[in-house]
Amino acid sequence: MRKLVIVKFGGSVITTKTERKAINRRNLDLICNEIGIAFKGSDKNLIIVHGGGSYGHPLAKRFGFRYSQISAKENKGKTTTRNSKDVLRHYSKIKTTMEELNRKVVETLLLHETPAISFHPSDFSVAYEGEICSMFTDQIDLCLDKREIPVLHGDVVKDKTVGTVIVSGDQILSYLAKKYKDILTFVIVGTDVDGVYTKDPKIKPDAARLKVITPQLINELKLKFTTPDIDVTGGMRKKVETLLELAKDGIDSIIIDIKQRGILSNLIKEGLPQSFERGTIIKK
Ligand code: IP8
Repeated sequence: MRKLVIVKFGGSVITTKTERKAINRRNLDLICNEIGIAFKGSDKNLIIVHGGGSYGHPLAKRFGFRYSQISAKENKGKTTTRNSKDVLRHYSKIKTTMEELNRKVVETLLLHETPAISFHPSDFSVAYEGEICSMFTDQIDLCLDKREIPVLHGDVVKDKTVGTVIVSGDQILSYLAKKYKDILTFVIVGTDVDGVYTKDPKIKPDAARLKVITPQLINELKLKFTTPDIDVTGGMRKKVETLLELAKDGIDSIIIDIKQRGILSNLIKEGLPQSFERGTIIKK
């Protein structure tokens, strides 16, 4: 089977977080163009995962889905304190809104001549205590056989313990990375900052970029990651934790500023270098 690269980009890059349901057209076009260039210039398979940005997060927050992974454990056994009609309405509203965003991503990828296909995780995934416990991936397998590009996203998912939860794009990425470990070369995580910094680089000029993070290094450093208030699934800290878990499993990843032209396409085509002058590599 062809080698696979999984690319995840944050909703904060492809949407404008300050406005409800607003696409950042420049960034979405740039990313899809990069993917188009890489797809034509290599023979690798791709899976794309994107986040919720101003489509998913404001709704999830308004409907009380904030930090659902954590509260899933606390609320185990209780179905929900909310009225079940409201729960269903909120679930459906978030689901259809995320489908709208996903459609825009897929349409833009198609414009850049890539064989992109939409996959909504809520339709074929089940969670347990806020984590995905099963995902029906046979259709994704068939896509990869034909070198088509499945495009998934953070979503609402039915949970066996608490009814419904939000699963982030990073959780989906993590599930798929483990599932396709045998053919996976590495994972690219696109954000709006150039990797992981010791402090928030947007407000602290003395913030230093970490070129490589390993599980040992993270234990030695007391890093301060900031989480934007609107992000219900937990910001950079959670991202690094997820990627460190993958690293322990032998899966390398890189966090990059995906808005920078040329970086994404080169990484997909050339593979992950030993050291890289941009971003942060996470490995064992
Ligand atoms: O932006 C969350 O995905 P994320 C998706 O990857 C929803 O955390 C529905 C808020």
